[in-house]
Amino acid sequence: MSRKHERVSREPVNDGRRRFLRTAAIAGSALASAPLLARSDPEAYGVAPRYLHEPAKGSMMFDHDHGPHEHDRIELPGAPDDVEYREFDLSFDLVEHELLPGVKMPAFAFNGQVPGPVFRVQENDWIKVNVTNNTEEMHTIHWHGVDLIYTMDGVPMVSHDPAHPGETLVYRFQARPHGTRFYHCHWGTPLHMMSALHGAFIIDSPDDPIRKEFPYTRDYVLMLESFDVEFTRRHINELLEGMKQVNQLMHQGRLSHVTHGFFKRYQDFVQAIEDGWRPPYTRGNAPRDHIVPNFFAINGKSYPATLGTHGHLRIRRGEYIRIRLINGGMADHHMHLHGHQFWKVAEDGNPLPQPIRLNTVPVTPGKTVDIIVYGDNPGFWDFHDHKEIHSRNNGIYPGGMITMLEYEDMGDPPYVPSTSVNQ
Ligand SMILES: [Cu+2]
Repeated sequence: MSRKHERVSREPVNDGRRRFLRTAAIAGSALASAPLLARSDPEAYGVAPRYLHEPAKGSMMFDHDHGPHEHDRIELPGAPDDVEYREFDLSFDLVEHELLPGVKMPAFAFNGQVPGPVFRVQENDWIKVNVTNNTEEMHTIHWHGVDLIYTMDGVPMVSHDPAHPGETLVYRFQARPHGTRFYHCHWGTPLHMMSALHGAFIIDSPDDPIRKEFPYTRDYVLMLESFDVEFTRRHINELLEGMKQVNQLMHQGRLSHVTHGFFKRYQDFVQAIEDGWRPPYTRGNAPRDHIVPNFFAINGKSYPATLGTHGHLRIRRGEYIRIRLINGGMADHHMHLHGHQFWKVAEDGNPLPQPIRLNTVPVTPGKTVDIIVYGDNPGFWDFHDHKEIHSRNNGIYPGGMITMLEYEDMGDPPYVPSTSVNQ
């Protein structure tokens, strides 16, 4: 299971100029060779989030024939080399994702999945994640709510340099503290924020007080997501166009650090301005992004595609279930369960000293909330965002962030729900 591994790289951080020249070269060649939205395979996304239970070398969608070369592998510094690591593979991919029948959106996605695969690890496990950038943009991973070494924290230019196209970043850290946490790209442009680069990072512990107080038998992970599909499509197309310009600049020998606004030191940036360079924010006329999410999803699917997948919650009489809600998007959600008073047992992954009984719980961006439901009212029950505008698909009710709690031991129910997409 675990593997011993090589020493931490002591090489200094690469010179920025060389790095983005290489980026441009890779971007240019990829543009020439590959249609970028070609990796669409609706079959690959339609079901439950896939767990990363085991060290996963070779088991993901990653294509090893076109994988990274050794020189593109960057071990982030600072991690110990005298511990056993559990090793996982991830990739940044550009895919076309089906939100529900009839609606596809382009998205950056981990391992081509929306959301990314679920990590399930034990508290204090040492984790090694090799993440390969198969896109033409730069990315990082931030391990949200995990207390790790700062060089693994995924804030570009603060923790470490981002993954350039074709590069593999190697993150190594200890999984702690236990609870419902998540991971996401920290390249904070609106396009990346509107994309689907997020996944659950669940850290278990035998000492979890929630497990002791509520002996639950099922454990659901629901990633709450919001997407402006038109914005994403337009910007990904612009991105592909922009790569042509970078390619041109490179051929004309006009690519430099100022064309990218990238400086190793703050003083270099100040010097460039004194030398007459005009930074992008002084040029004006940039279109102001107006992001209005028009599709809302649970685990990558909008209602009614939320049903029949991992977002469809099942329970029996006398059973406790745990539901881990993670807001990986930019909208506020107020999740309301009909017919039950549940317990809110954890916030931001941390167990509450005193569980609170609720039927509606806010989950704002970046938050995780754990709730426990007890099966005492057989039926089919709505579980949805009470912000009604999020219960629509492109403005049409019902849709978006709606799913169902269904009792499996109903016998012969007096009414069986049907599917509706236009009320
Ligand atoms: Cu990103």
